[in-house]
Amino acid sequence: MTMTSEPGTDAPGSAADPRIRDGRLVAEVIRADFPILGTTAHGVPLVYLDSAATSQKPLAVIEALDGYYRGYNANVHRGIYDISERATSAYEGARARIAAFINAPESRELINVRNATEAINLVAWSWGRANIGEGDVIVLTELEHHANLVPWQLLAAEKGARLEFIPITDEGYLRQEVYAELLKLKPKLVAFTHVSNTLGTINPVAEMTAQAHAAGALVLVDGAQAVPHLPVDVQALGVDFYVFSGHKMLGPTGSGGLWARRELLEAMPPFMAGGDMIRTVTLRASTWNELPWKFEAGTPDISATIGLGAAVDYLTGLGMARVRAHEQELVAYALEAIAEKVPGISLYGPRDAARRGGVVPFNLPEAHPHDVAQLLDRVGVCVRAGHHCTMPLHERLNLPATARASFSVYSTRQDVDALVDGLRDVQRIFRS
Ligand code: C6P
Repeated sequence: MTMTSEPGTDAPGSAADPRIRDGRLVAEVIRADFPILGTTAHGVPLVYLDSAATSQKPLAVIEALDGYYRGYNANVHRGIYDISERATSAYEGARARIAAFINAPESRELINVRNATEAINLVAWSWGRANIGEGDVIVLTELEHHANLVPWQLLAAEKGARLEFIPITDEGYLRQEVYAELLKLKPKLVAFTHVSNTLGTINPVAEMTAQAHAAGALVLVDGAQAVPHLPVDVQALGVDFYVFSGHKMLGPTGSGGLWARRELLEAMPPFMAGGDMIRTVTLRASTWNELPWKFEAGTPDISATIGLGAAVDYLTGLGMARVRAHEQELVAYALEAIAEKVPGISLYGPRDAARRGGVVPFNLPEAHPHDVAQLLDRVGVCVRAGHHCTMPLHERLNLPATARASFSVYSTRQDVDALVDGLRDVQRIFRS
């Protein structure tokens, strides 16, 4: 099936939408679609600044889950009765819209998985075990989330392969001159994050992919922090594998995607085995179902995928170019406001808001990030503190931990102001 919609373009008729004014998102209006944002924590209004960990969910997604369980809960691809056929059609319809959202050429190339972690493990186990051998080189980067490190460590240990790493500059950019040198080792695979969850760095995926291909390597991109925040077009990027998590892009937990080129998926052996992924089974041997079901063993997370379809519709309605513009503006505002009003604070990551996603990592000189996060929680402000599943990156930066604020479509300047006020309170407490 060929997809025709263009990712990142704005839904027709959206000009009349109150959530969009003068071509920009009106986060104050968008917030009304997210029931949790009207609640309180410790008796004060919730200020949710942890969207990189997981995003909040709009009513449209909550209602899609509710609609499935109330109206047509049944297994997919099995029943020949009405509600099962409706479940199958909603599940497969969601797949088609998720595939279109990243401009996949065909929806059968989109494997529904539980999250980005599962998608990377699928590639490492299936493609990796069939294609990586002793002495082969896999190039990763110092920016990676553990999900894009540990599966390759396991593979390398099993196969006797070698991992090499693109180092970063102090600001958090990949050192492209070292990458060029590493490509001379003729790696089999280059795997890197599109947007860093810790520093926010947006990597030049298309350029790095073209270089990898010229050197004979395949490319896997971890899009967990990109698909929720900017237009992603896997065809324009030219990558071979692209992974993402639904729960970070307004969708339910238990939803996510692996996109890969069809030839690769067809050549890869199954990852998990059981029902639905087979065509024929005898007592001693089996043959495999066609794509995408060859990689979807057992009953899938039907409601989560249907919910992710609703999330994709919601984001498409806003327009991903607008989502990106909104978050870029908010990051620029946050970097300036925090630096100006919170004396002594350390901010990390690229200084250029155009080259970073919606995350703002920081440390106060007087307090451990865990204490900062705990004190901010008392005034309703949710930020994450710790190593954010990037221990090697923190080691490279010589930091035991950081605190991190992160944004989504519903984040506002008022949220940033609440963070700034909260940080000033933390300083007062520690200095008194
Ligand atoms: N980062 C964060 O707070 P899962 O857990 O599979 O949905 O996502 C894993 C993952 C992979 N890659 C990147 C770049 C990520 O940011 C994440 C998840 C969260 O930063 C939770 S650790």
